[in-house]
Amino acid sequence: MADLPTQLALSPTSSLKIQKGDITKWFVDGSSDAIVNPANERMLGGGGADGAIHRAAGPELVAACYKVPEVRPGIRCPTGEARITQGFKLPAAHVIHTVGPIYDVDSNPEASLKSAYANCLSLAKENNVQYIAFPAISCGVFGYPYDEAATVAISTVKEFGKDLKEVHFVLFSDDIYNVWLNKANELLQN
Ligand code: AR6
Repeated sequence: MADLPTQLALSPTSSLKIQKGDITKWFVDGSSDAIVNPANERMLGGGGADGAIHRAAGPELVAACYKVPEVRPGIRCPTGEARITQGFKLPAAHVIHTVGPIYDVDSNPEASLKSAYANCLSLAKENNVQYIAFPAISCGVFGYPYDEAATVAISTVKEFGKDLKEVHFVLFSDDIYNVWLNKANELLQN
């Protein structure tokens, strides 16, 4: 049985929910919901959450990703940007693919991570998505320190998430979950 999410207000009509779990299982209504995929610039699958999302969505997801136009050879989604596809076999209706920074390589990882979160929220709004679930973008293979990533994630959602009904974080491990919870309590108290 999954833990109940912790809920904090972003505005009178919008809330932030933080929970432990597997993002591939997450959904609210299967029509106005989206999960965020922490992808790479090729946008054709990979390891970590990206691999799990592609396995759960089935092969139609990679086929839909191939149809996203390349902006440069081999690059469908530059770092900090976002692209949307259907969710196919996933319980959520949409997948918003974004690319966080590789912490040790990016010249301004904080700006790139902020841009990734902000562009996902803006693409969600454009597509009438009311419920969105984020993993801890860049906190796996891409090596972003958890505490710094949580500051960027929560503050960007606080700034740009108010037009959605619910913004969720679905976090895979106890340590990241605890960092996120502490940071949300710190940044969202009044
Ligand atoms: N549900 C929720 N969170 C998950 C899941 C899941 N099913 N699986 C892993 N995580 P990562 P990145 C957590 O490495 O750092 C891929 O190869 C994981 O524990 O998935 O942005 C892509 O193709 C970690 O906390 O993403 C890219 O090449 C968080 O999700 C590269 O990895 C993000 O870890 C992207 O690296």
